[in-house]
Amino acid sequence: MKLNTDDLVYVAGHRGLVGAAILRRLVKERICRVLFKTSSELDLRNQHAVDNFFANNKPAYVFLCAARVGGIQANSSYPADFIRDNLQIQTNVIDAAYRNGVRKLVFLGSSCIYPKLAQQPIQESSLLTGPLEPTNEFYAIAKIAGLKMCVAYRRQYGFDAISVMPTNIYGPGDHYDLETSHVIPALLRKFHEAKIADNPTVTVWGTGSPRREFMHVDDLADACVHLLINYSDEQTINIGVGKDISISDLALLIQQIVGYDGDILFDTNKPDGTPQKLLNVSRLHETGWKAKISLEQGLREAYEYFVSFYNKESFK
Ligand code: GFB
Repeated sequence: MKLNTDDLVYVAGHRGLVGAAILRRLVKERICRVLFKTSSELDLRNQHAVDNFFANNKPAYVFLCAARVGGIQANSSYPADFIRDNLQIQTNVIDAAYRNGVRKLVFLGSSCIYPKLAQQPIQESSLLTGPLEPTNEFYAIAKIAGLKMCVAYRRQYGFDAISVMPTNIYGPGDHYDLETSHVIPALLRKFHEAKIADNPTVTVWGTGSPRREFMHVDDLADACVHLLINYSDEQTINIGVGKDISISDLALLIQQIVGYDGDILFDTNKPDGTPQKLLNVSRLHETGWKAKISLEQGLREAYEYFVSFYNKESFK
């Protein structure tokens, strides 16, 4: 398929990390018209409001990026919010999209919904082959339901809904709350604050040994637009860079980028989470797409963004 400049594309969750990057990408390239609403204008957990929104606006394409997301601690602390909000949002949007003639929908899953001990690098076919990582079980169950809903609507109604499985994402638009954020924004903030306050140590959660794969959100946005145009299959598709790094090496890299010369302490009372998350990206490469932003380059940009944001915002 091809996107036309008069096609209306709805980006659900345009204020989140991923939705904002997709919106930037679509606006910059001017390849279509875009539609977006803040959560106070449209509460996606409200079925009636979502039905009305689709009936009144009739978008042609949808990126479903809206979700309740958070790092390892937020997931463990708010399991009810994670399962309820995500089930409601995705059920309302996928169903309303189908019933209002949306031509194609892209649903965003996450690499953390694969089994905790999936064989690495993780293939798409390993979904539902083993127990989940307990720290994000409730988020994972909701997201798996969303993926399966796309398959079911494709099979029963012929609705062109695809699901994509991004690896851990970082970049401009991240959340920097130290309790609920993901590791990269947390470490950018911790090292920066330690540098300006001349603190002798920075604490990193866990043992430092877990391995994660990180992708810059602008690469993810580019992949999502590419897959909207070029991928149509009930099998989900991984989006990653094909390389991972240990949390201790990530901490050293961020320490160097920030220019902090104190020590790193590991707090082993905090959870490690899943030991490794690295996606097999052969299917993605077969579609003709590869990530372009290296981790070092992406972290430098993310740090620059963080500093300008930090200087403007009041942090608690
Ligand atoms: O980014 P993160 O919270 O997500 O943690 P997950 C990744 C690793 O970094 C874990 C360690 O081993 C953490 O213990 N880590 C070290 C830290 N220091 C910190 C810190 O200051 N803050 C945080 N947050 N971590 C999430 C899932 O798992 O992955 C979500 O819980 C989501 O559902 C996300 O899908 C992509 O990779 O462990």
